[in-house]
Amino acid sequence: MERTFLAIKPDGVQRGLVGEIIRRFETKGFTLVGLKFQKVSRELAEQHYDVHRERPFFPGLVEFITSGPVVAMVWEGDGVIASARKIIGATNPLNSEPGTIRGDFGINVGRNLIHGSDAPETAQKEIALWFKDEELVTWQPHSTPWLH
Ligand code: FUP
Repeated sequence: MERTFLAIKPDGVQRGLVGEIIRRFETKGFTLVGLKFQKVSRELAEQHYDVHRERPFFPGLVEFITSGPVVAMVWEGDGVIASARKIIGATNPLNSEPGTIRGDFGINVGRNLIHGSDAPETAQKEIALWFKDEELVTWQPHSTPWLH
């Protein structure tokens, strides 16, 4: 079953949007399989954003993601990687459609509330970077077929 890595960034936590953001993935029908609340070390932040290492916004990005606690999560379901990206919205919240998380709650590209893996390879890499195998729960809330 497909899995993706999502992280509610320090601005989402600070603004009290944790419940609202999680609700959107729950009510869509995806399954939560991993969840933790943590301050991010500089080392983890730099590894997570390694592809952006040479970009001018990299130092600010690392500064921001390490500035306060984040909610790191793994979600599971058919098509969850692409679907979560749709639910999250475009990178710059000013371009995100209303109805998306960034479109509804954000203004600034540097404060865009949530991260979501962009492809199967990155999802696999990010899940392994943030979670140990034993921190992920395999369960089947959808075994009653009429729920969805
Ligand atoms: P996304 O996959 O939508 O999170 O976006 P990217 O991987 O392209 O960018 C990662 C993070 O870098 C964004 F969440 C915000 C930050 N960023 C900037 O601060 N400025 C930019 O011009 C582009 C990205």
